[in-house]
Amino acid sequence: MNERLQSFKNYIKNKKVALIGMGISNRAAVDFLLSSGAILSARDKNSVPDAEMTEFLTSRGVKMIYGEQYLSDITEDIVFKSPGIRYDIPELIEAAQSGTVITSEMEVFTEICPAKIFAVTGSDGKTTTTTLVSKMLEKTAEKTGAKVYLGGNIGTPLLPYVEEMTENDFAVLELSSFQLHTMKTAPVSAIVTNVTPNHLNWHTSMEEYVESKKNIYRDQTENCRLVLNANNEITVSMADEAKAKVTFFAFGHEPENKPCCYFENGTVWYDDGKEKQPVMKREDIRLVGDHNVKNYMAAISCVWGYADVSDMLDIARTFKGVPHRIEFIAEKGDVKFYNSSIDTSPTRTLAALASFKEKLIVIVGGYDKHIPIEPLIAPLAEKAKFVVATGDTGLQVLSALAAHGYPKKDMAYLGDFDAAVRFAANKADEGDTVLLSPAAASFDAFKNFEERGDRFRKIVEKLWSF
Ligand code: UMA
Repeated sequence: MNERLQSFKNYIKNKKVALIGMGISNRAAVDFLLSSGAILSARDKNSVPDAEMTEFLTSRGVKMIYGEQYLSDITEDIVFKSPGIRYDIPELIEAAQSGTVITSEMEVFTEICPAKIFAVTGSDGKTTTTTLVSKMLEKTAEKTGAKVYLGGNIGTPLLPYVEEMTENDFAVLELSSFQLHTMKTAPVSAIVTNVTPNHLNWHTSMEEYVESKKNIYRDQTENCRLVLNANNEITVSMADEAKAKVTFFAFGHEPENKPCCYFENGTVWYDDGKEKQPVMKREDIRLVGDHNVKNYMAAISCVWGYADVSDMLDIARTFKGVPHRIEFIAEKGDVKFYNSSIDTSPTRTLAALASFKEKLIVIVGGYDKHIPIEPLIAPLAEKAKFVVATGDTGLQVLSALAAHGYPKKDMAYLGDFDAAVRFAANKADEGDTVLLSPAAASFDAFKNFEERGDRFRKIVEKLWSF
């Protein structure tokens, strides 16, 4: 066991830990913390946990503090806060003043992780870039026996795996500005894909958002690498304060600073300062769109020297995109279909809606986890040209939309998922985009979100020009 992990375990033993916000991150921390001897309480603003969570927590003897009073009397020694909760809400400030340590699953993970950390942040392209980094490293690691762990904001907390990781392994992390907000980390190689205004309802200002992103490199040393986008003003300015060696990637021109990666005349080049070499051609990259060429350049720069160029090329020729996450499925009769079945909460659907410039035909609804849908309604009303609702939560969404003033003629409810997808396809005119983004879990009709996304794909593939 690595020293940092051992000393964390010694430290946490018999400590009282409050898990605030019982989402993916904190749920994943439960067994690790219990096996380290911590005494847990689970706190969440929801009035009651769902049956599955109740069973999970009660069977482990975890105290539950749910509902309006979930933030009262925080006397625990340590707080693990969910990424979506700010560290400076009054209750956490008060707890910190009385000596409670405020941390998070991701912060603890990066502190005790023995594997080499490769981390990606940015306003756009994080998930695809993180996936590319992990795929490229994986191909090469297969030859050495090293393991690659992919997680973070992408949806898989890695704390449960920390005990099996070794120094030869790689931990590839997608980090959001929420996770980075108070984080101290020094990834071996880090990327800031780009920074544009985002999450300004959560951050107090654009400046705070940018400062948060900077935590991905602030504690790096000169032995680390920082990959920055030469086409984005904010990321360009980050180079001045970076301690790590900077690699720029650029679309359409060759940056002066070396090393660099750039796309010119249909080819992605890498220049390490001594020689320039072609890495892949545009037509080698299976993903559509210039933004994906940028994602490739960021990933190539990040793993250069750690992954073989032949493996990078192999990934380019075979990788079809991240399944179920704003995944492009097909274009039928000039209508584009995207599967974002992974959007099991209103927050995720909000992020999916924000990824599109155009108005959308949106398919929403699924299993009712009793998450408030209100935050979704105004952005959905603005972004959707038609809403097709299905599943247990579908009717709630439609009545909230109607109360908001969204035209009734632009919405429909179909109880059956397959019928809902076909209806959405029929509603589409040439040039439209249909997005499956349920804002709800899938358990009302499917085993999991993957099964729901696969079903969507099958139905879309069977549609023919209309
Ligand atoms: N909760 C409270 N009080 C609050 C806010 C939330 O009690 O003030 C409770 C909710 O009732 C819920 C739980 O906390 O039960 C869920 O919290 P969460 O969604 O904040 O946290 P997780 O489920 O752990 O998910 C988080 C990330 N969510 C956010 O940052 C909002 C997930 O990113 C991430 O995949 C996961 O950790 C694993 O690391 C999602 C996201 O939307 C996809 N991220 C944003 C983005 O990508 O734009 C940043």
